[in-house]
Amino acid sequence: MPAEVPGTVHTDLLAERRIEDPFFGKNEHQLQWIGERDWQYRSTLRAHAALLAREHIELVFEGLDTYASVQLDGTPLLSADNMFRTWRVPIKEALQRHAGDGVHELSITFRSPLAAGQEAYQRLGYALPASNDLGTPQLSMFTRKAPYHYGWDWGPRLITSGVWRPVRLDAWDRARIADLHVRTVSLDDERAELAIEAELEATWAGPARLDLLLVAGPPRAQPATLATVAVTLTPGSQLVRASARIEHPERWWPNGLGAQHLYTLEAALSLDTAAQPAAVQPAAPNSVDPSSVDPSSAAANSVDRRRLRIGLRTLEVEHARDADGKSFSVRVNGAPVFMKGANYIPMDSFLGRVTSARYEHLLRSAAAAHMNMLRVWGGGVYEDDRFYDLCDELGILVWQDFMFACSMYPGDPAFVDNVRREARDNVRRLRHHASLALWAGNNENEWAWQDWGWQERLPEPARSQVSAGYRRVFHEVLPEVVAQQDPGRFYTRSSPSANEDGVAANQPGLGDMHYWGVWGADEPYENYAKNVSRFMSEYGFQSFPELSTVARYAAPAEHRIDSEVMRAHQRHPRGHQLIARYLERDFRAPRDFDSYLYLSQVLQAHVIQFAAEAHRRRMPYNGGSLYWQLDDCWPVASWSSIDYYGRWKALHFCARRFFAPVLVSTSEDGGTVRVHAVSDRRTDSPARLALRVLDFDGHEHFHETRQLVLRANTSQLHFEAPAAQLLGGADRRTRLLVAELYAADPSRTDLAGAGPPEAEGRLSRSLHYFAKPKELRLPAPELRLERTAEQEGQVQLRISAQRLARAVRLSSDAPDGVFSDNYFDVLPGETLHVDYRGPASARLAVHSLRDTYA
Ligand code: BMA
Repeated sequence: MPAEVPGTVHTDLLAERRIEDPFFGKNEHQLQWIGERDWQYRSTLRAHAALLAREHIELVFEGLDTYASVQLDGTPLLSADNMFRTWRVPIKEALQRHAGDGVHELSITFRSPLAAGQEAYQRLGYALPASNDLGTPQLSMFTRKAPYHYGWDWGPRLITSGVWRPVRLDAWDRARIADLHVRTVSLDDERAELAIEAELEATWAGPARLDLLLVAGPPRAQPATLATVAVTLTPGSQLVRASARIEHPERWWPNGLGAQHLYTLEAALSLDTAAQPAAVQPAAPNSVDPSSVDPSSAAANSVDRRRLRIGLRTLEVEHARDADGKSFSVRVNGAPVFMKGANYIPMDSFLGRVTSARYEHLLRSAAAAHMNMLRVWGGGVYEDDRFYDLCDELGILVWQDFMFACSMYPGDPAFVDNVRREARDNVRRLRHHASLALWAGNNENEWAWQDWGWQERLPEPARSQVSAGYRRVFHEVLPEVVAQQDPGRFYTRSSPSANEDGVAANQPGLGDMHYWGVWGADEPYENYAKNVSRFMSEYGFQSFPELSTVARYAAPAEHRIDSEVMRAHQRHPRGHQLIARYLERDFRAPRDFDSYLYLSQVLQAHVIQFAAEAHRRRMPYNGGSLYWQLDDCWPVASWSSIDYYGRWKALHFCARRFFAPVLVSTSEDGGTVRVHAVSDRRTDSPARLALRVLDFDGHEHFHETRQLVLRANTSQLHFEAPAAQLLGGADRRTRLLVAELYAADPSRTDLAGAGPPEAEGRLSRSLHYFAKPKELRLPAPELRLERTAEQEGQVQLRISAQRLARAVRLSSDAPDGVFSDNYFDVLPGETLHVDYRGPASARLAVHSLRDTYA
C-alpha cells in the first residue's frame, strides 16, 4: 500500500479506504487491532555517484513511532525505541556494499508497542499505576511514546505506528557544525552579550574558522559579523566556545507588552585548505537548503553553516519561600509578567496531519486571546519546531513539560538512559527559542504518587523501587540534563510541585497548583475564588463542541446528549453528568439538542471567566492562570476553548475579554460588590471607571464615574458597596451592574485589544448580575441582526437589542463561517458591530439565552 511520510499507519489505511474514519461514530473501537500489529514501511533510495563521492552519508530520522528496526538492503541499520529521539546513522558503507544499480531498499519494521510493552511488564513483574491509559493491563509507561495515544479523558485510544517526522539524508565532507547554541548572558539597553557554543564534527585536521554572522533582525540591526574564531580542527567532535555582542539590542517581549524582535544568526565554518597539501580539493558545501543561503554571507565558501533565530530577553522564574508560602512567578526583562494562557495538548491523534496552517490558526487564536503562555503538557509530545517558531513570533512563552503524565514509570538503567538521551535531544533542539520559559519534569506524577492512593496499592519492595525510579528520573537525570544543556533555565520537578522533599504537591500557597475541586470534586464554581494559589497551572471545565462539529462524528439520529456516539465522544467517566449537574445549578433546562450544546459552552465560559478573573485579581500573590485546555486532538466533549476543527467555543471569545491587558472585574462576596481594575501594562496610565446599575429595560438607577490611575502590573480595588445599596430595594433578579473602564487618553485604545469599535476608548467591561442566570427575569430582548455592508467574503453585521440580551450567539449555516466576536451580552438599547467571514449566501441567525430555555 502507498504510505505517507511523515504519517501514521492509521492515516495510510484511511487513505486506502481499508478502515473507516477513526473519529466517526464509534469506529475507534473497531480499530484497536492496528496497535496490536507490526507494520513495515518500505521505500527505495537512489544513491547517485555525486552522493557516493561524499565522505559521510548519514540518514537522519527526526521521529520514529516507536519500536523500529531499520534495514538497508536487508542489513540492520538501526533499532529505535523512543518516539521522541532523533536518530542519525551513517550509511555510506551500507550503500557501497550493495552498489548494484544504485537503488537501495530501505525498510522500517515497527513492532507493536503493546507487544513490546507487554514484555517489559512481564519482566518487571508488577503493574505500574497510570490513570488514563485505557488498556488492560496498562502498558503505556513502558514505552517512550506519546502517552495520550493510549487514551485520555479527552482523547481516543489510537495506538499509532509510523515515521511521524521527516527523514533526511545528510552528506558532508571533512567537517560539519553538528550543533549551534547561542545564549544571552547579559542584556541591557546598550548591549547584549552572547555566549556561542558550536559543536563541530570533523574527519579533517587543520586550521579552520568559525564566523558568527547576524543575517536578519529588527529594522535597526545591520547585517554584520559578530564573531570570528580560529579553530584547529582535529578528527572527532569538538566544542568551540566564543562570545559576541549585539549593540543597542531590541528586546523580545511576551504578547501584549511589546514587539517580538528576533535576530537570525548564522554560523559558518570554513577550512583553511591552503594550509594543507595541494592534493586536498576545496571543500564542497554540505547539505544546506539552498533557499536559506544568503549570497551576501561573508562565508559563502564555507564547508557548513547553520542558522538560529533568537530573541533577546531575560527571563526568571521566581520560586522561593516568602511570607505567603512559596512563590511561582515569571519575570521577563526584569519585570514581573502575569502569565495568561492555557494548557496545550497535541492537535491530532495522528500527528502527521497537523499542517503549518493548523499550527498557525491555533497559536494566532491563542495570541488573539491575549495569551502569553502555553503549557505544552506532558502527556503529548515535544512539539514540532514550527510550534515554537510561531510562539517566538507571537510572544507566547512556553512552559515545557517533559513527556511524562499521570503514571509511574520504570526506573531500570536502560529506561533511564533512554530518557536521558530523549531529554538531551529535545533540550538541545528547543533551548534557543525566545519563547521557552521553563522545563517541568512531568504532569501530576508527584501529586498522584503522594495523594491518589498509588503507593498503598503497591506492595514492597515494588513501592520503594518505583519511588527510587521516580527520584532518579525527576530529581536527578532531568535536572542534570537541563543544567548541562540549558544552564540557567528553570526546572520544576513536576506540575504541580513545591520542589521540596517532604512537602506535598498541590498545596495552596506553595508553588503551582492544579485546582480540580470545581469539576472533579463537584464543588461550586464559586470555590475558584477561594482557592487561588501562587500560580494556577491547571483548572478547567468541559463543554460540548458546536453542532457543526458534532455533525462530523455523529449522524443526525445520534443527536441526543445521551446517544451512544455522544457518549463515545465524552471520555471523562462523569463528564456528561457533571455538565448536567452544573447546568442545573445556574441555568434553566435547554429546549433541544443544539441549545444543550450552546448552553454547555455558555456555562463553561461563565465558570472559567469567574476563575480567571479571580486569579488576575490576586496578582502578584498569584503569578499566572493557565486553564485546561486550549485545543482538542479529535472532535469531542472536553475542556477545550477551541475545538478540533479550530472553531472557537464561547470560552475562547470570552478569554479574549477576561485576558485583555486591562481588565475591570466585578465580584460579590458576602453581600459586598467589589470592582477591581487589573493592568498588565508596563507603565501607569490614567483611566475612567464608569459604573451604572440598570434594569433589563435600560433604565438607569445608579451612576458613578471615577478618574483613576491604572498602576502598571497591578490589581487594585476601586469600588466597594453593599449589593443591597446598589439594588436600592429592587429585586435582585431584575438589575445588573455595568462596570466599564475607559482610556482617559483614547489614543491608547490600541493597547485594549478586544474592545468593539463602537465603544470609544473602552478598555474593558464587566457585567455583574445579582442573581444566577436561571433566576434572572429576562425580558424578550427584541434582538435584531442586520447586514450593513458586504465585500469580498466579509459581511458587516449590526446587532441591536431593545432590552437586555444575554449570551447572544451568532450562527451561520455555513460550517466554516467565522464571526469576529460572539457569545456576548447586549445591553438594553445597545448596538454592536461584528464582522462575518464566510460564503455570502450563508444564512445568519442570532439568538440569546432566553430563546434556548425549554
Ligand atoms: C489534568 C490534566 C490531564 C487531564 C485533565 C482533565 O489534571 O493534567 O491529565 O486530561 O486534568 O481531567
